[in-house]
Amino acid sequence: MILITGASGQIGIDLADALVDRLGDNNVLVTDLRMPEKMRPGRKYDILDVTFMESVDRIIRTNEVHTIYHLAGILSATGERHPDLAWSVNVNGVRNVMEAAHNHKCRVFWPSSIAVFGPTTPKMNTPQETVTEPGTMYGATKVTGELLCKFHASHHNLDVRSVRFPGIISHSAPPGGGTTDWAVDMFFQAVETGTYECFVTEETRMPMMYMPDAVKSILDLMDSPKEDITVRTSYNIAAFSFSAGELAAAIQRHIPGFVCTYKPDFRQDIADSWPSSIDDSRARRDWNWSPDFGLKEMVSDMLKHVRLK
Ligand code: NAD
Ligand code: VAH
Repeated sequence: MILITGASGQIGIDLADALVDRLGDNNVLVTDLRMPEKMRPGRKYDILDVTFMESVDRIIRTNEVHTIYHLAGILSATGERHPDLAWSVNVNGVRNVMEAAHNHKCRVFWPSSIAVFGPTTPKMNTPQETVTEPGTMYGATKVTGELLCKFHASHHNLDVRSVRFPGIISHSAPPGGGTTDWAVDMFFQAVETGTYECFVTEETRMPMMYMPDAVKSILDLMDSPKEDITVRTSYNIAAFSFSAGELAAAIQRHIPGFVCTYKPDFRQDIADSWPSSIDDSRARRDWNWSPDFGLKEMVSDMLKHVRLK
């Protein structure tokens, strides 16, 4: 059985569909603290709080889980407001999942983030191995998680694999309280109201990725032969970077009357501390990572789906 934690969130909703498409409903157990808004008939759901080791261990044991996609987490903006919660879920949750995976000989996928980088990291074409001194609690938990991955891989031969996601753009489920949420919100507001007040400046440029590519990266990484995986912290991956103003202009090409205004809040400092672009050559070399969607294709596809909603 495959176990997904945090599966009612932005990535989990789409990853669960992709795994069920591949393996069928009977082979995927979808868990979270809360049930998703739309439950699919035939799918296996359960409640799991990853901060409780006994619960994590029991669900793996009783369902004969062999692979875990550990997505439960607290994102950057929520983590700045609730640092204790971010530490509890992001660090204790990862530790519990890795220890249980070690005990039950499971493989693990766990997403890190470009939030491991900070103001002292090179901002352009950020290398795979570089300074990781984040300024946020979220970033601190992700650095800790990466080191836990490396520890378990080297000391316990645990097959845990990870990518440092940039901001993910999608339409199936809303983003969960991050600094990159503007890149999703802008689409929905443009279609619904024709206006959007963006919480970062027009010039703020961030690495982003469309959800189909994010899901593809997870599946490709987990499909790769073990001997090809040379990074046991977390792989840099990238698709495209754009500024808030460039995204607004790309949307205006489809919705000419769309008006975007800018009113930066506390998330601006977080955005400014993260890279503008990422060097993902190691992922390209080791497991042939390559995104399918560029900015133009992503914008057309997002607007098509958001309009249908
Ligand atoms: P999300 O906030 O949309 O979903 C996270 C889910 O975790 C939520 O459904 C929430 O209910 C659940 N959760 C919270 N506490 C829990 C607990 N104690 N036990 C079990 N479940 C719990 O987040 P997401 O965007 O789907 O992100 C999933 C993972 O990917 C996170 O680790 C996040 O840091 C990482 N990531 C996401 C992005 C992005 O842009 N979406 C980028 C980089 C990394
Ligand atoms: C956040 N979307 O903003 C997440 C992600 C790279 C950004 O980690 O917190």
